[in-house]
Amino acid sequence: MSISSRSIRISSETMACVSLRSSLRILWTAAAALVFLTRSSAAPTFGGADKAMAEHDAYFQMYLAQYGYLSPSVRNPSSGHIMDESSWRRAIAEFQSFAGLNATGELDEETTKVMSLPRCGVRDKVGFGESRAKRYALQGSRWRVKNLTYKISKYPSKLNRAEVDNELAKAFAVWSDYTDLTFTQKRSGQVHIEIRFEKGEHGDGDPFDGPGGTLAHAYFPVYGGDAHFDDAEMWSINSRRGTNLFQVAAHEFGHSLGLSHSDVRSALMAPFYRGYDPAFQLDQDDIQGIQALYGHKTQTDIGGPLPAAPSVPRATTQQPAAEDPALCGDPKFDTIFNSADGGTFIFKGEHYWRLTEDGVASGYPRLISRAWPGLPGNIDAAFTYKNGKTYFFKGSKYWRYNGQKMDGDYPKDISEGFTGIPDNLDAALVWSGNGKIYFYKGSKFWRFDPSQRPPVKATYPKPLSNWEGIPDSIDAALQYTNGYTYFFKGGSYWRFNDRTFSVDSDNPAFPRSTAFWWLGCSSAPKGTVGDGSDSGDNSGRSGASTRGLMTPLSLTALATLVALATRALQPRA
Ligand SMILES: [Ca+2]
Ligand SMILES: [Ca+2]
Ligand SMILES: [Zn+2]
Ligand SMILES: [Zn+2]
Repeated sequence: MSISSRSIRISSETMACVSLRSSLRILWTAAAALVFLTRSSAAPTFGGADKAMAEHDAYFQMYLAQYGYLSPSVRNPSSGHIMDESSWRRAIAEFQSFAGLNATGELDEETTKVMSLPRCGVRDKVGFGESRAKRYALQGSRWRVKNLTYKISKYPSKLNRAEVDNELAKAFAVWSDYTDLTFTQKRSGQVHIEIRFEKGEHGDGDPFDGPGGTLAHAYFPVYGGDAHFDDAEMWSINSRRGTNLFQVAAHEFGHSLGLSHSDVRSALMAPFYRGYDPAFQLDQDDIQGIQALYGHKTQTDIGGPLPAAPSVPRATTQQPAAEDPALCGDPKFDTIFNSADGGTFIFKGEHYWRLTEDGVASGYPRLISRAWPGLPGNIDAAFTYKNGKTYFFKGSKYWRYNGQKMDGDYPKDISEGFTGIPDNLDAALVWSGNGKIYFYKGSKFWRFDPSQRPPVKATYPKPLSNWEGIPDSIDAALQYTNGYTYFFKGGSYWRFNDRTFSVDSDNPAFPRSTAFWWLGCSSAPKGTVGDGSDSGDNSGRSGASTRGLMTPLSLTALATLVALATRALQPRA
């Protein structure tokens, strides 16, 4: 099938083709300005205001038609299409119920606010007039193969390519974590999913609209699976500023795999951008959706089948995690790190364990030398960098692995590969605050930035006491998948708040028992370590809340972002 015929099919069937939408947006902005001017002049001309209100409604008619709530014919105002009151109200009510608002059928302020949120350009309702159950939705097509390839044929203008590669690989991993799908990046040739960052009109009849509004769109498998991102957005990585590339990409790839929009507000497949979420994880709704298409995950990269699908925080019943006598008896370990595919591992002596959300996976410990051939035991420190490679440190040497495969001729000297970093390290991590690598030893720490010459500034080492509340001579450190940074020493751990730059406050206070909160040792004390109290609240034990509070996923996070945009709607009030 040629590209051009595919594009034509796409614009007529899957995506609301809205060449008029941007011009109406401009019209509406002009109309709003007119109302503003007439109001502030203290001599209102009512004719002007009425006209503005008609334009105002026209804008929202366009919106409802674009996203599948109204017949596509309203997208052409010149056709003289007159909307009857009841279908107008029904469309508004349907949008409201999809967005989780009160279905009043009135275009109230809350509704217009949600309509002004930055969002995905794909329609909420695939096929006009079709009704559906309240949850994830499948578009109706899926890939027939599990090993998919992709290519980034046009990169964003303002981001580093290697970082974009890494963020998009992470976004695909969101889906391969729960299925047997694999995603391989190719630089040239035929691929399943082509990715492009484009501005304005870009050849598929659905032009992007500048900063805000539509952030991206993607095609369902039957239409090719390609994903396009609006290059006018300020795409960002690990930052509260701009629009988070990883989260939007993970959403778009959901479409590329066959998922439609979900009306579950906390789902990744909800259509609205929810703001940067350092604790991002898939909702149970997303997981059910993708597994309905591709089945459950049967294999992991590291050793055999998964014990169980990762639990969700709101689950009330939890399988008790298997207790590991070796770990519970002596909960001190050498190092802890995340693998590139999202697993978390602890190393102790010659053995390793894979962590689940509330303990260790069954079937462990296993031998490090079997999973990472060529790697010795008693590792000092480890981390996985943004390039997806895992680095291990021991004595004066380090090793680099790509997954479980040694990535070249190792070991090498730390003094060569990490000039400025000492031998015999305590711990290392990649810190989310700035994406740089931190090394810890005794009472000091070093910051390593591979993009700088020299990578370690002359002002290092600095005293570890700068990390307020963290003791000297730590055993291990980790940036966990919930976005928090953790430090481990003896049988205790501390959760670090990257915003206040001090140990987080919670009940029970830190330090807490590593055995209880990380290793699933239910007989270990759960209260603050060292103060003899064991009165902490145990209700947060299940799921991801064990190690750090989940950020509630909600639209309210965005309310402030769109305050300016919604101000344009005030004249109607
Ligand atoms: Ca846009
Ligand atoms: Ca260590
Ligand atoms: Zn979408
Ligand atoms: Zn496009």
